[in-house]
Amino acid sequence: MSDIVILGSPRSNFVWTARLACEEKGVPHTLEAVGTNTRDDLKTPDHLKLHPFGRIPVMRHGDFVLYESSAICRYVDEAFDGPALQPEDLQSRARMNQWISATCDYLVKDIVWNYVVQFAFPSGPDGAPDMARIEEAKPIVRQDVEIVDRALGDHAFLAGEDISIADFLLTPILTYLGNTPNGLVFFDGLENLGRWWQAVSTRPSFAATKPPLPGELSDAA
Ligand SMILES: N[C@@H](CCC(=O)N[C@@H](CS)C(=O)NCC(=O)O)C(=O)O
Repeated sequence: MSDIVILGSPRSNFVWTARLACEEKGVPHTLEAVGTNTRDDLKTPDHLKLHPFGRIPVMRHGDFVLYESSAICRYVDEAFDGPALQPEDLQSRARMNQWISATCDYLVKDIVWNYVVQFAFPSGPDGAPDMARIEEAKPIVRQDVEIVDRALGDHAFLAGEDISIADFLLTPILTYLGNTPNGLVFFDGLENLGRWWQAVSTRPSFAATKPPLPGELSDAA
């Protein structure tokens, strides 16, 4: 069968997640740029045929088309030989699923939409970031990263000692957070998260998929 194709903008956190899964699995894949300029590109009849909700990423594998980053990651894991991206053990797998859900439902909203995007798409006066919204979001962002730090505890990764799909969802989000102005301050004193960050950001998959960062956050979400 043909190689995996991931459609989307390389700067989208969810597209980055899908690409991390392909890299970690060792699966040949290509990125087809969609939605790199404007969200309107995701609402065209052609794109809506692939993703009726008008989002990215979309995965194509031969004739098979799939959307939703976590479903794509699971498909990539289960369709190919290579290192497992999901734990075998029941409770570790449940923990991974918990973090996939918590990341998509809570962290993306609190960290990406309410904080990172406020810098990427400034909505304040004269095109400046809306500092009131940013200040309001800060304590929640810190609270979220503290929750992740506590959850990691002594474990290497979110679902235990092996990297999993949950880590692929978190990596782009925390990378973008760290790249906001003075963003590293959110991680002060969080040693578990620091260890996790060191582990994920030095893997070859990170270097192979990382989009350009500073000052180029405008397509982060
Ligand atoms: N639950 C989806 C979320 C996808 C999503 O929201 N992608 C963003 C880019 S990071 C998007 O397409 N935004 C375009 C829009 O909201 O119009 C997934 O996991 O794939």
